[in-house]
Amino acid sequence: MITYLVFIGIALALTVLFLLYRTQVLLNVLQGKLKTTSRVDGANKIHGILFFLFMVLFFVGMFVGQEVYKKYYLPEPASLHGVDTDYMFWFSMILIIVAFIITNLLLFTFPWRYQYKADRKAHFFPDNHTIEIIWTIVPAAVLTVLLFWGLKLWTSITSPAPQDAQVIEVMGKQFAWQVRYPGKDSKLGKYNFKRIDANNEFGIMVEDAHSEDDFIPRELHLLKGKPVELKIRARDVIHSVFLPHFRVKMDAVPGMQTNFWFVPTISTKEMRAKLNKPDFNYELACTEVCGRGHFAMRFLVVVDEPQEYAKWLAEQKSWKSQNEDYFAAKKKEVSASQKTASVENEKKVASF
Ligand SMILES: [Cu+2]
Repeated sequence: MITYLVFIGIALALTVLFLLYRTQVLLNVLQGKLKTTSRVDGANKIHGILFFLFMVLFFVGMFVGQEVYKKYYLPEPASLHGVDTDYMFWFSMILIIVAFIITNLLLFTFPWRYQYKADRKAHFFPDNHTIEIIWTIVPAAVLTVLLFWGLKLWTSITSPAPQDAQVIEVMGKQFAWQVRYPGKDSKLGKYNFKRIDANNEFGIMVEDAHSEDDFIPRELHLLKGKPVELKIRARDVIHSVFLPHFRVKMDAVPGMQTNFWFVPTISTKEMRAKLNKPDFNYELACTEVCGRGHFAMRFLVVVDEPQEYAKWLAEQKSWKSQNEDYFAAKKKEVSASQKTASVENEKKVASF
């Protein structure tokens, strides 16, 4: 309460001071002490100069900042389509920067260049159809080109994956990524969310023969030059698969599968050498603020040369082999429940 009263008191005091000042000015005018013939005072010139100075400082700051923070930019794209998306990104960026510089040059130099002068009269300029047509058609044409270019690019990126693509399932949950490889048969076993439990994070259906050789590694290994198709899903809330170095981003949505395929082109080793950072690693991050542990959703990604990849593949053990007891018990349970279901069905049929 006291704070409010203090605020009101200050506001009233300021109002009184302002009114006193106005009265004094008016008094001066009445007494002829203040020349009213001049429509502007020296502040006009100062403002003009300040506008200009601000522009110079701003542009210098912009380019210096860009040089200083360049080191935080993403390195060159490590995927085939990434080269095209980057090209389009930088093309649009340069267009935007040029337009930005031209408009701001005009905006900030005009108050300085055309500041008030007693002997200069403003030019009355109601409209000009030619100029309006130009500044409508040129941006519209540029935007149309960018739009169709982008659409064409997106269609090619999201086209169906090639037949020989390595299929990998990526599943997001609060708060970790898990990946599943299809094993030697190149086919992922079916899953059902009802089967999810402490042992079976993916809800793998044990009765599907394809699930027997599926393996669940702790790192995402990709083979350089081989197309990879990610089959993406989420267990709880929306997550988002983000592989910044490969320019890949796709939401992981509960109850629905999304896909993204790409071709990694630079192995982890090569990227380390290029960046001169021996501890560099590709990563899979989550770009959907999915809860308290969102920050922890980092998964290591390794792009291997063929020999390293073959070696890594050979080391992987199937999920089944690591959970033999669970697998066997679950399989029994499932076949028992299938039997009772079929008996009940027969009963139903018989009762008709
Ligand atoms: Cu997430």
